[in-house]
Amino acid sequence: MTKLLRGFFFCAAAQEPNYDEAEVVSYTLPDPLVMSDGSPVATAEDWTAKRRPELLELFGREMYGVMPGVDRSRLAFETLRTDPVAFDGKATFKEVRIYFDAPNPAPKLDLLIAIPNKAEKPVPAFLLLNFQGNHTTDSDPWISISDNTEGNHTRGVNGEERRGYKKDRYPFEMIIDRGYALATAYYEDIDPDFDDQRQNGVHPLFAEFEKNVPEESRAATITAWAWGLSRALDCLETIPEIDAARVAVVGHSRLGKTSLWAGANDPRFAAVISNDSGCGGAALTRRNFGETIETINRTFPHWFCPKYKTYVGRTEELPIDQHELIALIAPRPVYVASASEDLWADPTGEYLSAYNADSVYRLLGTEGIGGAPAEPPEVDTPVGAVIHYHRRTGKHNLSEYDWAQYLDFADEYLPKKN
Ligand code: GTR
Repeated sequence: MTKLLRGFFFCAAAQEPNYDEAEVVSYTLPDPLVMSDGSPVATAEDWTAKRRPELLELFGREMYGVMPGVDRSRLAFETLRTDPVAFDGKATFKEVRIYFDAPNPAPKLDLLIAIPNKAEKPVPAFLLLNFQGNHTTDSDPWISISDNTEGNHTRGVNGEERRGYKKDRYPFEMIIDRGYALATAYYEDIDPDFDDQRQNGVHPLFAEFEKNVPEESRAATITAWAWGLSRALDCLETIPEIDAARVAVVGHSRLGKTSLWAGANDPRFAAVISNDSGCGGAALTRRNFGETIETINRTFPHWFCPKYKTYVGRTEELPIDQHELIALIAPRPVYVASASEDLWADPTGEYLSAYNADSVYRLLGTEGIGGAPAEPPEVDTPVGAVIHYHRRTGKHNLSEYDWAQYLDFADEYLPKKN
């Protein structure tokens, strides 16, 4: 970040979060079906050839940092271990290591994959990053303990004592029983979650691609995580039991922001699920409800590129808003979910994003949000079609209720097997 930008950003006055709907100032959303030069996007062809690339570029340049390419000659995958009788014989566990800079041993990502044994192969899959290491996602003693000691979430607390500690968020058996694989990896293996001025994780690998990208628009950490998700998909493409054309990328909270950005950039993701992703994810930035562009950039400056910080205090000048991030996933299925007590993430703003992406989905010939109204639905009442939404009762979390909806959604909207 340049000194000038830093100064501007840190001088911005800190404000109390607004949780009052009556205090949301009126705003005008940019129209996803109008080009930056004011010309209309009238056809699916206009969208695909002109507006989609324009919006993708804007989100990269102004917010997350431009998505780097990949040097495939430096990627390598190694199956480390296999357990054919996981979950009492219901599934096969694989641990596969992704080397991002082969033959160098680091950086790397260890993917834990559970594949249902009985289901007809290849199977569709959910891919999601986890917050504390693969061994925290289930109590099975077979799972290797993440050896990452650099991460924000794992420093000093990453041993046996954390095995299975977050298993409620990763209901392997529920997913396997429905015939899906679940692949997960520790997000800080891709890029540790703290501000180190882009020195650690995969950032050094981007140097060549970023030679012509201005510093203020270079890949921030959410982009690094999303880039890592695409490499995980590269890896899944090499596993014969997995149908890589039917992979739904899922993420909770900061990783929900990441799943949306990954899905926007990588059309190979067949569906995208964003759970309680909030500000910088599904929630509309212009509502300034709960977490805002100002607070998020103060607490997590590394998540977004320096250019984004220049919009603190002038959100109305942003050339984009988050409904257009969802539109970038069109026509593929997208699920946005909120929790009723998670006001920090602005459930109404999350719904309105999903709702306002509808015009693009319909232009591309889908049912979009299926005629659901502009008013957010009641709690625990999923609405929509290829764009789906629910607001679960309860707190900020990825719960069994959420997964039950995602499984039904995947059954209905993931492409059918060839
Ligand atoms: C919060 C942050 C949110 C969300 C959340 C999480 O502290 O303000 O934007 O990302 O963390 O990832 O758990």
